[in-house]
Amino acid sequence: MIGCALLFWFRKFTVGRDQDGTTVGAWGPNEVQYMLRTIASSVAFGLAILVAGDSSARAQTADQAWLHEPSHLFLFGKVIALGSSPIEQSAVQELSRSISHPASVKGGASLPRSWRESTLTVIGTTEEVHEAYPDFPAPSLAPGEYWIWWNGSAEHSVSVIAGGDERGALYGVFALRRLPVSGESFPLTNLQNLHEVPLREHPAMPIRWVDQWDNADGSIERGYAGRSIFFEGGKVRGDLKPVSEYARLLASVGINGCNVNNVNNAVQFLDPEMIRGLAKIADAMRPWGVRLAMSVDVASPQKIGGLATYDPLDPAVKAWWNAKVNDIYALIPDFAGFTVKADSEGQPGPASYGRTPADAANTLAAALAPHGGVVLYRAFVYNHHLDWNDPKADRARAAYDIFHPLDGKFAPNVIIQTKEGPIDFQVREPVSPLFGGLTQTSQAMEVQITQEYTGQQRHLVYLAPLWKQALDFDMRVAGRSTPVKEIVSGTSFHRNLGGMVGVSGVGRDAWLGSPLAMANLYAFGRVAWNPNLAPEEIAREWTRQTIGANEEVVRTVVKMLMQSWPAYEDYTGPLGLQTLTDIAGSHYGPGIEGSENNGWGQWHRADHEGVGMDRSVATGTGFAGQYPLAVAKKYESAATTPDNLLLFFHHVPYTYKLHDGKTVIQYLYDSHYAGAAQAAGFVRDWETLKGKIDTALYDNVLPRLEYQAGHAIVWRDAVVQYFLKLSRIPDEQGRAGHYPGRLEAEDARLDGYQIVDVKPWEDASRGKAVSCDLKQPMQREKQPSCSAEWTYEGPAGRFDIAVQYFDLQGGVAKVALTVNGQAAGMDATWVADAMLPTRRLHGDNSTRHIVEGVALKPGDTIRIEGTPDGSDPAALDYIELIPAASNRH
Ligand code: GCV
Repeated sequence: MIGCALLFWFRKFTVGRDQDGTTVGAWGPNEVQYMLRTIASSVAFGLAILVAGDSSARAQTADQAWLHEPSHLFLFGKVIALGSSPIEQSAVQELSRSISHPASVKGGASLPRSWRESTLTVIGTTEEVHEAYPDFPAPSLAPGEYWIWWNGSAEHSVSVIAGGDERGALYGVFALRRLPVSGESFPLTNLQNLHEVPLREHPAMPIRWVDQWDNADGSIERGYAGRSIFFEGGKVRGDLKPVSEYARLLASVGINGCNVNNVNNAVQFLDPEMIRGLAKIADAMRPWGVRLAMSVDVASPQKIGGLATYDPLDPAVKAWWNAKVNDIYALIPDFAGFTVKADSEGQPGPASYGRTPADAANTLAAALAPHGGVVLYRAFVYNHHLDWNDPKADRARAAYDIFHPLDGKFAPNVIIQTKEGPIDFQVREPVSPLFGGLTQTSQAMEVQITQEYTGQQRHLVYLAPLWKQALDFDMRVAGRSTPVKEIVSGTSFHRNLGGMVGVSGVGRDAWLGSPLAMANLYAFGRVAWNPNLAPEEIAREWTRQTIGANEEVVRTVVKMLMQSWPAYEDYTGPLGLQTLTDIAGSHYGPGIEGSENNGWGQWHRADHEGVGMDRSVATGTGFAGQYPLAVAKKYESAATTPDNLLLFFHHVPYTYKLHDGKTVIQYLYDSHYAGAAQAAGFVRDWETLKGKIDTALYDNVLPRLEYQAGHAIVWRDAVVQYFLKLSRIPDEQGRAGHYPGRLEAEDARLDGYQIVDVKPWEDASRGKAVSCDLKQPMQREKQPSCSAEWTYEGPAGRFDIAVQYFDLQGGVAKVALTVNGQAAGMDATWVADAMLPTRRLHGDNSTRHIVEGVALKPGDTIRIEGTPDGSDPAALDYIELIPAASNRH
């Protein structure tokens, strides 16, 4: 495919020459031969090198993500900017980066001097192009839009990269960079005749922002990739190189705004010293067209302004905001605006004064409007002290109940930012009905790139398909076609603002920590630019640029990415149950009881007879009625609700039959087994890439996938045993509650280990584990470790022994597996040094280590020795003997 693209690109030049009957630029037969040689060698050698991932621990740069050098841009010769803006300079720099060594193009061939001298690429706004080349047919373009055109003649050739504004020109350069590896997303006919059919594209929506939830102390709320690239110790960091590299990465996929601080704990960001620091961040991002925005605490006038009130309608409060905003713009003239979380999860808000979100938003908007700033007011407003015993209580209703009555009351520069679902970034939710409930208000859809509820970057979960189903959802407002993507882009209701916001959570650990998680950051930008792109196509683009262009590599990685969200849904919360995790805790491992009976309103209402939350109008909370008529009707009845949302909308008996006739309980069992098997399959898929991709990348990702496969089993077993106990309905396939080859730790001969109850019980096999809690130093000295022993009683054979243990923070425990006193294999001794959430035994930190190919015969003694360290008690759940041939990873 890449070869094809390059050849078409090449053909463009030759076609141009033939049509003209002349030679393009200084191209003669030798040059043509040179080009063929170069292209062939680029394809054969260059691309393989260029697109290989490099995840080694160098300075954090955008090149380590998907911005590897493309191989074809030497075709652009000398590059100049027509204007002097820093964004155009970045565009020149970006293109030149790839063509700065044309004499040593990969493959060893050299580019003729004459070609270099007679080939020009100009970058500028359409106005600048008109002025410099009045004869060129540059069209008028919208902000962010680009137009790429080529004009060749015997004397010289000029490529034009024009933008509706400087950003547009920059996006044009990045589109070119993507071109050779973007496959079907750019029709090849465009390449064949760039003169006749220029490349032209505009962003679908004006707001394309990422939100960081970074705190001034350098921590990141819901961040899973180390500390902040922006802040440390209460201040803006001195080294802002990662910030400009981040902005480069964002710009490359069309993101134009970055809100840098947490919506919680925002008050100190309005401090004058901090604003000076923020101005430096803005300076670092500006050359890439990424504008700085910040979260504000609406109580700031009182908390730091010395006023007695923060009532948004109080004149002194309004004056305070006006002055503060003026201070910000004095230092950051292109400041993008404020993001607001108010009256939510403990954040102060206008409700304290009996005011509405519109009152608060409009006060801020009035201060920002003269400078061109906007307010992103979050619809994530709800009561987190809901009464679980009240069958009508429903957190899902909150956003619509609060914001729909305010439609039309917001200032023009206010955008209501709504999470894609009515709850909170769950593995599956219906689309928020609020998108259909605000027709006179600009809207933005908020999604999470950081995987708070979807595996926290330890699990591979490619989220673009989740976002896409929300964007494609047809809300049927007033009975007409109103897909959510058209609502948020402003087209459905003729709003001139609107867009998408991705909570990104990048940190100093390789941006998102896990290399494959970067597909989500890439995909967010691409989806916000064009919500019609297919997630699979985006995955292909990303894989080619990041991992490898080899078709087999692309096919394998894309398959894994595309299967990952459904797999995660299958083993964490299918049928619309949402992520069955501990809502009041880390939001990571299984916590089925924790996602019930809490004040936060994330409930599944499972009892002995049935499961699911009745949100119908007729008998439930009425949430279904918040949708426009056609959609409300569909969700009102269990029979017409899609299976994957059934339990979100309805409480049904376990024996209720899904559309294919399978019962709900059997589906719960089956999907958890299928999902866990799929996770194991990712390991095998990745293993096929050995030797075909960068070794460091391969080695980095493999243990992550192995961990995921083990943790998927923790999930599977927790959910399955929970519902087995509750429903008392056996699994038709006999798997639930039966674990062949499993030897429980509590059944072993224990020396030093104590049997403990794990909470919640479902997170451990049979609810129990053993813990080597040697608290006293004296005791530890006398007995530094504990052991569990079993006598093997099965037939002789070779087994992979899975050891399921708890790896707690606060110490690096050691674990050793022996058979008859001998180490059971090469990797039979290991340390528990993973950084898993929380410090008490449960599903967050239950993990497995597999010792492969252990020979066992009847009477053998299998022994685990655990040596605690610090507060890690080397706790053990069970071991499982898996016949070696049947263990597929
Ligand atoms: C920034 C969820 C997260 C919180 C987050 C909140 C929000 O509740 O768990 O960490 O707070 O959403 O979006 O405001």
